[in-house]
Amino acid sequence: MTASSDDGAAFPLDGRRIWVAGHTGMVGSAVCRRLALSRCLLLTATHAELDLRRQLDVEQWMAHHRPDAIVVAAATVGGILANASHPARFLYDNLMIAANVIHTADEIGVQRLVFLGSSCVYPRLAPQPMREDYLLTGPLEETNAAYAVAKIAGLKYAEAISAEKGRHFFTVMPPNLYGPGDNYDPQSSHVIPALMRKIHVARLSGAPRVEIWGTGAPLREFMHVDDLADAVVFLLQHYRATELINVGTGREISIRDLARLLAEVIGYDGAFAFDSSKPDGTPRKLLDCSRFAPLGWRPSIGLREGLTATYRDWCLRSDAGVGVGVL
Ligand code: GFB
Repeated sequence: MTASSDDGAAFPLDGRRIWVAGHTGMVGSAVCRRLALSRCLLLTATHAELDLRRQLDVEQWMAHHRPDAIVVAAATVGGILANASHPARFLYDNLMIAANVIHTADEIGVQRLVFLGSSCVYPRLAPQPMREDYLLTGPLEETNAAYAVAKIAGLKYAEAISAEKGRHFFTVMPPNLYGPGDNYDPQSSHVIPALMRKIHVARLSGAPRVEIWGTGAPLREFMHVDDLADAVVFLLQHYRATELINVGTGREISIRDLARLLAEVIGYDGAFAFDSSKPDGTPRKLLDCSRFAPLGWRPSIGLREGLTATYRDWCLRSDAGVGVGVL
C-alpha cells in the first residue's frame, strides 16, 4: 500500500486540512512531498511567520488556519556534539514546541496528530531490538538526555490527551534519519552528513585520511527520510490505535562500516583515523518493529541506494565544494 492511497483508510486525506509543523526541515519537507501525492490541503508556516515556542502565537495561528490533522515534524535537532553541548536549548525548544502544538490541537479539536519521536528516547542500555514498552525502563544516554526528556514529555502528553479526551494523537518513533535537506555543518550535524562532507572534501583535496569521532564501534540503524515520510503518511491514514509505534528498517551498521560504505559511494580510497576523545554515544539502538509490521508497510530504500541518492542531491547544492579551499 502506498501513502497516497485512501483505500480503507481510518482517516482519508482527501480534502483534509493538514498542517506539517516544521515543513522546512528534513523530515517536514519529506512529509510535504509525500502529502503532495494526495488530495489534502497542505498548511505550512515558516519560522519567521510562526515561532512554535510562543504559546499565544501558536494559538492564534491554529485558530485561524484550523487544521484537521497535524504532523509535528518541528524540532531543534542535531548530532551527538550539538546535543551534548546545548542541552538547555534542546530541552527548552522541544518542550515548548510539543506543549504548545499538542495543547492547542486539543483545544481546537484537531482530529489526528502525529508526533515525531526518536529512538534515542529509549534507555541507553535497553535490550535490542528495542520495543515500545522499554520506554522509561532505564537511564537515558547522557549525550542526548535533554532532547530525549523533551521528546518523552511530548509523547506522554499526546498519549494523555488521547486517553483522557478520546482524541487520536500518537507518536511515531524513527531511527537515525538521513536524506535530502539534512544539516551538513561539521560540528552540529549527524554522522551521515558529517562523514559525507568530510570524505567528499578529502577526496577532492587528496587528503590521505579522514577523522571519525569515537571508536567507530557504535551501531546505528539508518532510515532514508523519504521512507519515514511514507510511513508517517501511511500511519496518519491507517493507524487505528494511539500507542507509540516504532518505524525502522530492522538493519544496523557500525560507524566504521558506514564510513567504508560512504567512501565507496563517494569514490575515496584513503584511510580513517578514529578520535576517541569524541563521544561514541549509545552503543546500539535498533528498533523492534513488530507492532508496525502487521500493518503491511515496508521501507523501500536500501542504505547504499539511499546514500548514493543523498550524495548526488548534496553535490547538486552549491555548498558541496565549501571547505575544499581551506585544506
Ligand atoms: O549521528 P550522531 O551524531 O548521533 O552520531 P547519535 C552517531 C555516531 O557517529 C556516534 C559517530 O558514535 C558519533 O561519535 N561519529 C563519527 C560522528 N564521526 C562523526 C562526525 O563527524 N559527526 C557526528 N555527528 N558523529 C543523536 C542524538 O545521537 O541521534 C540526537 O544525539 C538524535 O538526540 C539523533 O536522537 C538521531 O546517534 O549518537
